Amino acid sequence: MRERTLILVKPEAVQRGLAGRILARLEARGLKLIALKFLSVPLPMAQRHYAVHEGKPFYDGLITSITSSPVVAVVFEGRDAVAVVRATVGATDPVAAAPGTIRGDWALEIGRNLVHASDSRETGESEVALWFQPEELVPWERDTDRWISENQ
Ligand code: IDP
Ligand code: MG
Repeated sequence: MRERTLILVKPEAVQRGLAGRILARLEARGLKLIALKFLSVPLPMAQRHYAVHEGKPFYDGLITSITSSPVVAVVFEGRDAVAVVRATVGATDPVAAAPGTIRGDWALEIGRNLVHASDSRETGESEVALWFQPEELVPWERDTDRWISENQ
């Protein structure tokens, strides 16, 4: 089913010069780019984004990390976009992430795992709304769609 998902290229990935290659993998998969911006994450935004993890032992480190340096925020759309992106990103702990995934190829530690990706259709919708104003989501016709999807 066609859906939208939020990806954050985290500070460690931007610092390591991996942003372009991370986004290239998702783009090459056939997902359609809908929105993109580069920003330093304000503390209240970080707290809202990671509210589900408040109280966990790693929460403070997570907030410190995501606000430490700029991120790239991206919305991709496509068939089962949430599941497709999660599979391409790999397991939360890079040690367990399969080779060929972004984390499995380029990361070693859970606190430096390069990417955030929405984990359900519902969080995809709420995270897209948290990170982007409606007018920042760009409607466009992609001429290659018929070569990527059978059903338009
Ligand atoms: P996800 O990013 O794969 O969806 P979540 O369980 O939602 O993983 O956790 C959010 C983020 O919190 C992870 O990407 C990781 O950076 C960090 N994190 C999760 N569990 C731990 C932990 O046990 N130690 C340190 N950091 C963690
Ligand atoms: Mg998560």
